[in-house]
Amino acid sequence: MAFKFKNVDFIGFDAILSEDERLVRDTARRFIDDNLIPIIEECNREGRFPRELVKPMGEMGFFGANLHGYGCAGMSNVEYGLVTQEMERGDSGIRSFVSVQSALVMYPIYTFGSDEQKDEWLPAMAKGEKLGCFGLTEPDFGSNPGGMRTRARRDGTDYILNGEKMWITSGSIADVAVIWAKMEDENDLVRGFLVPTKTPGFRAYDVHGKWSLRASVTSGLSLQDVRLPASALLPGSGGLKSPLMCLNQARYGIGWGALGAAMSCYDTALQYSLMRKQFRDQPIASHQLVQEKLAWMITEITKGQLLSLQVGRLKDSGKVSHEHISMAKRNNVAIALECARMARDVLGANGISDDYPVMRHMMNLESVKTYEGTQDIHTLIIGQAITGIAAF
Ligand code: TGC
Ligand code: FAD
Repeated sequence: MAFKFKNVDFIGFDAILSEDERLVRDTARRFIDDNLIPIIEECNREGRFPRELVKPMGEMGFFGANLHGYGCAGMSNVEYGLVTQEMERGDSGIRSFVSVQSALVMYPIYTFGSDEQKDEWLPAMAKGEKLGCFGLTEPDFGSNPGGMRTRARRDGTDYILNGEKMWITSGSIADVAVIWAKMEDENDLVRGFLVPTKTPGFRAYDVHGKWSLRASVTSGLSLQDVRLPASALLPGSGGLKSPLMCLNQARYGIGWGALGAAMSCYDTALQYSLMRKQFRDQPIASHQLVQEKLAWMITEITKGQLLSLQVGRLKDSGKVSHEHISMAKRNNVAIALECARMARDVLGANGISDDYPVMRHMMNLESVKTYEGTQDIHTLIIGQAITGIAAF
């Protein structure tokens, strides 16, 4: 028996949002409550991505929401963050899909693409008519993508790509893959390519047996002598900095998104603890040890909201650094996972059942902790920023 979500706002956080920001948040919230919450447990059980929501999400302006033109909604970064919060309150897998489509595929096309590439892909991707994936990680290079083996070599005016990518969200449902490769003829400079997934030599196969992000598609990609015209190169890309710039966009959305998952867990635990009675017919919420858990959760969520909002305001004023984003991603995912574990505990045996969303969030957040830079990598990014010493 899942509970209807109640807003989580301990310190009047809503009052420091603008009217537009609240409107965007509430619109996304309604969409998730009406369309995702009723089906997400079934999707999670079946290991099914709810593809039927893609077009409606496009109509709502959720794809490339903070980009301008090309049919995109042109939201501020704070508004975009509040959308990802609501997505992940529903499920990390749905937020993941939106992050990849928006931050990891539309953003690089928008930032590094030619006018022809932008015209071809962005309007269709904004509507959800075309889907994308982002291939950076390889079987042997996760935290250290600079070691990648995927290579591009020139052949006349064409490029030939060879390599393997692993753990790629939306890989087998994508129409286009952004593939990062080292350029054999440019001293191994990392550059990005737009690879239509129908190109001969490109193959995507799904990863099965996942206990996490079950409502999201995760794939391996194989590229064997994939021949591409010169127009497939993202002309503005150059160096590892290019994919890392894309990661900043996605990590920023995850910082907010993790708060959504945490809010869902906290709200479930609070409502459950007020309803469930043990000892002298008292609600378990009356026990000090249960209150301690709830107080920890709401405190950490509140601190996380303020952190994400400040990082969003910095991003909107062009003053954000990637280390600020690392702090939001690292902190908010860590506290969300702890909220999920505490909420699971508060629900007792019911905590392990998919009658409630808590265990699903907990398992999803294990992936969120790892992808887009592990907890450890973000610790070292912050460490480098404050000491000036890279400890990778
Ligand atoms: P390093 O030498 O430090 O940096 C190379 C160049 O990049 C610059 N830079 C950045 N620029 C923009 N944004 C960032 N976040 C940047 N971090 C570094 C840096 O200044 C340098 O510039 P330049 O001009 O000197 O060339 O590179 P490194 O090889 O030592 O690696 C640094 C490290 C470890 C931090 C980086 O590789 C890293 O972040 N590793 C984690 C990998 C990762 O996050 N992978 C994610 C894959 S995608 C994914 O998981 C999608 S999940 C689905 C979803 O989003 O929901
Ligand atoms: P490793 O790098 O092998 O790390 C293993 C452990 O070692 C971690 O605890 C890590 O913190 C630690 N470690 C590594 N290096 C250091 C160090 N220098 N100091 C201290 N500790 C260290 N990638 C994409 O490109 N596109 C996608 O769409 C995508 N989607 C994903 C979806 C899912 C569900 C998952 C699980 C992953 C996805 N990834 C994707 C891959 C993800 O980005 C990587 O898993 C992540 O970067 C970590 O790499 P790894 O798994 O190889 O772990």
